[in-house]
Amino acid sequence: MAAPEEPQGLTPEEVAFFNENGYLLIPDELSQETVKGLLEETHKMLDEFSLDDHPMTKFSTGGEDGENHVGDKYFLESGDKVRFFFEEDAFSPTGTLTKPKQKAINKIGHYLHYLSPSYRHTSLSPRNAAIARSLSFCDPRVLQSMVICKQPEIGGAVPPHQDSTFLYTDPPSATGFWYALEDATIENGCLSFAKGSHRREPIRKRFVRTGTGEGEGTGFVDNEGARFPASVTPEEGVEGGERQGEEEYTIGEVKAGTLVLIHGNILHKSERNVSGKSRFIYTFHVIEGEEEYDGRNWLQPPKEGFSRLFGEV
Ligand SMILES: O=C(O)CCC(=O)C(=O)O
Repeated sequence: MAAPEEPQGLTPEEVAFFNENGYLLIPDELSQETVKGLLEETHKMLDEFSLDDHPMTKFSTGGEDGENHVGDKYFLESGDKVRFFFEEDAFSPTGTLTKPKQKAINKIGHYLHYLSPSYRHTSLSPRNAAIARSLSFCDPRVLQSMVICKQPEIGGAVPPHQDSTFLYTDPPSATGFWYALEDATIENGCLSFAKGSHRREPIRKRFVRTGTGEGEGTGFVDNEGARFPASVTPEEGVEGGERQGEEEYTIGEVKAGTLVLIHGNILHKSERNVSGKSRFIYTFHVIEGEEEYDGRNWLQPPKEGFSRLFGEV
């Protein structure tokens, strides 16, 4: 019997688009059957998780300045678990849930790519290894994964950010793999991108653990390490400079099954979902295992180490 064909990575045109713009849309990356299976698995998790001993942690990005970003123990210890974070607007002023739990969760994270067989199969795949190879990774490691539900009516906005702020290596190397499990539109809060900002926007801040023991939390500190990946030549004059004016954002409406690759330095965001339709997506992030990952990062490796994309698949 002939050996199974090795999956292809990105085409040279796709790599060129990603390098120029900082993101890439790949329609029909997942079959509709795979999407259906992942959605079924997600709804099962939402049905089965218990509220009994749940600390009711909300996923808060802390708004534009990031102050009051989620950072409790439940969040900090989620790197090797499957945990459930609520939408901020799922509660009444007195703190009671105003929605059934299945319609109140903002995000499920952060170890689906290891603990859930179907998400693991989707993440640690030969195709994704080939994509990482096209993007010149030497030892790509999947370090976190999540389902973002963007629930109908109360789906929280994600303000403009760069993923390497949250998943910092020195030099920066984070890349997001983001899969639409439902159609993502302007109405239900699709992504948008500041095209090319990965070449003009340094990683100025890092999201780190603060305090110890009971006082442990999260916060932002100035980044004293490298601010661009070695592969990026920053636009002239931007290395240490102030942000130049407002960015323009390009809307990224996509159909279920589309894969979006997101450069760790690109500014991107998504708006609130006040429509009647949810916007379920699955995303995981990869870093270069050969770069330095330090103990201050909010997310610390599980006992197995971050999951290899090469060698394991
Ligand atoms: O899906 C979203 O709305 C935001 C996701 C995002 O910004 C990310 O994964 O970096």
